[in-house]
Amino acid sequence: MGIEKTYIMLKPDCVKRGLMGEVISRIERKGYKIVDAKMMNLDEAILKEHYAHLADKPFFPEIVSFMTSGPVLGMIVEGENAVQGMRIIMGVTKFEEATAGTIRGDFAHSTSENLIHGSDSLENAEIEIKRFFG
Ligand code: YYY
Ligand code: MG
Repeated sequence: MGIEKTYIMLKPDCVKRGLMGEVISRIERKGYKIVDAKMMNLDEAILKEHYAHLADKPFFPEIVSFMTSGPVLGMIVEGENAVQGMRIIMGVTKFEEATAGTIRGDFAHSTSENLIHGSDSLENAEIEIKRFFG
């Protein structure tokens, strides 16, 4: 708890579907601050780092092709308990289990194309902010 910074990334499906405004609005209405943001085109090397925990999975090539299919919006989001709080408003990974009222629950119709990334721990938030914002 306390004021935390977390790494949030709006994935290519979110950008292509014109849902960035909707998602940013939810983040702001929750009371979090976007303290930095940039559009980026990711490459395979950074995805191998970012998704190292999934590199051995059969669906890893699909993740790479999806995440390199268009620009993403990387953001640093700050607020009280922001790491866990963002995971709650995002919804769970599997789209079919994501609760209505969450970002994934309301908008995702696929697990790979699930709109948004959010750091899963304070430790990973620090690593990911360094990875994408230097
Ligand atoms: O942190 P989160 O995004 O909720 O899930 P991770 O387990 O870190 O997986 C990252 C990313 O990989 C997920 O958002 C979609 C994709 N993925 C997938 O396509 N199929 C799975 N069975 C698990 C994850
Ligand atoms: Mg994750």
